[in-house]
Amino acid sequence: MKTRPAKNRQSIPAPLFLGLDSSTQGLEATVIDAACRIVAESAVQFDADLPAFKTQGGVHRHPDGLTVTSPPLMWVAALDLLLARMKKAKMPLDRIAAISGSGQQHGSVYLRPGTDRVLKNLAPARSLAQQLRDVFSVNASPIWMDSSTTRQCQERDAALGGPQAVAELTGSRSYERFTGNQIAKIVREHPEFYRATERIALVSSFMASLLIGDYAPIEPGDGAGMNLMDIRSRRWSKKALDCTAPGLAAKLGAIVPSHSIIGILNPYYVARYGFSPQCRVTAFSGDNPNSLAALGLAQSGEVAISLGTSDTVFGALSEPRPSATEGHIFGNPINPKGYMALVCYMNGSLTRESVRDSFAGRSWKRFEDALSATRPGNGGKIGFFFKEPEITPPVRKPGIFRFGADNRPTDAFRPEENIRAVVEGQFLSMRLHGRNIGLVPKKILATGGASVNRSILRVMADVFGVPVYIGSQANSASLGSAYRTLHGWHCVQARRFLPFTKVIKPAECFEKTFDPDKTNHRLYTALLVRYAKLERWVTDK
Ligand code: XUL
Repeated sequence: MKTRPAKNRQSIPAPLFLGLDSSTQGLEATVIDAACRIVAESAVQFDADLPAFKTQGGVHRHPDGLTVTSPPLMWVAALDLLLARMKKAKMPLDRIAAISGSGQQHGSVYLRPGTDRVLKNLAPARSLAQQLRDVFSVNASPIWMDSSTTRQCQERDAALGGPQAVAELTGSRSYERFTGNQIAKIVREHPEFYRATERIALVSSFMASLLIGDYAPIEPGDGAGMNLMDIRSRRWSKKALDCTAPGLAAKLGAIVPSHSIIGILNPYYVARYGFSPQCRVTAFSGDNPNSLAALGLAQSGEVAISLGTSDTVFGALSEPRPSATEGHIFGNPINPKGYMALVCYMNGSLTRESVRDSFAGRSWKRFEDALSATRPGNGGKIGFFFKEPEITPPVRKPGIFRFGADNRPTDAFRPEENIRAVVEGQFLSMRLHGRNIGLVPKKILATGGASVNRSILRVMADVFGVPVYIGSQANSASLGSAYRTLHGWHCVQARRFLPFTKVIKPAECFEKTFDPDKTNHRLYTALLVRYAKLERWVTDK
């Protein structure tokens, strides 16, 4: 950690800004200065650093194979551990002017009556975990990996007029992991737990509550991941609440704009870790909205493609175009009137890797050579590679489907044609399904592990017909939170809302890597029509 020496006694030390990310596997911190430079990072891994909670990958998988939960007390213990590490590393916590954060989306925390009083009266001599161990009315918090609420999804869909109606209202059709369906399950299976709950928080708003020493509000980026918020008015939808649980509005609290200052840091952290008593807290959001903030995607046409274990396509939208068949619309955390869309794929890097292993001798070099040795459009050959069950489009049974230029199923692809087919197929799918919810890029920022494979990015540029930029963004959700709290701080100084991109100038820039080839793009546009038809055939099977 670099600290700048004071020029003279009167000089005020430059303020710093802290972004936290309570993810599935750990809690991370990124500290930036007012010029958006990263000055410090720190992390806690749940499995390794808090073994008493006995998690694997931060979660408990239940024997039914569908239920996945995490102990909320572990998230509490992680906060003390992380801050203790930062203090020990002599990070100047007293210079942190504002904090925001991120939480894995959809996970929920159930708090007993009076938890707000416990939070207000935290004693600095005792740990958070010691003081909060009895506040949970549900000790196992459902998280985003849970898929045990199919029944509740069907019931709520029926009550609200079907999947497209739910998507129009809340931004997504009913998904098992979305919080409203999880709450409905608790009400059905454990009504006594629900009755013993005064406040239901998301992981993000729960972590914010720990900091402000009170119940924290939810904001529209993460609130949209609940199937409970009206995506256009950014308020709780009475209809959606009524078909979920009795008296739910009172347990959810308010929804506030993402840049809102929601409180001053609780004195616990001032006494225990040396934070400034003036340190402010900005509303926390979900990990995907914060990753969008890290890339500064505020306007329609600004799209990022993250090529990771699972691939995601996300970007800013000025008008929501919710779809029952693909993707999600969330509030845009850096544009209070805007939206963001997100399309998630299960078959990302692991699927590309399995094709590489089968047809390129486990070598990325040979994989790239094979792409260069084949022509764009693959001579009309199209492939669908579902190594895992897919969410976009929904495909329950894994499998590989290959088609010749005559649209007939075939197995006769040469090794290099399989390689071109998996890459072209994935980007054609992203173009198709992204467009269905309004994601039409003007430029693409490519992130994630596979973005280092240049020839994959060339195909991306040609399929979408737009330039592709690359940059590496480690810890993007905590960095996005740090940017958001710096933005909130600027708005407070100016006493009005300032556009995010006017005040946040990321220190690390993306580099333009490829311009599209117009001829190839025309070819892919024609291929997309056939791809969409064949995809319908594959998914109807
Ligand atoms: C998004 C989703 C995941 C989690 C991961 O809808 O379920 O990306 O947010 O933390």
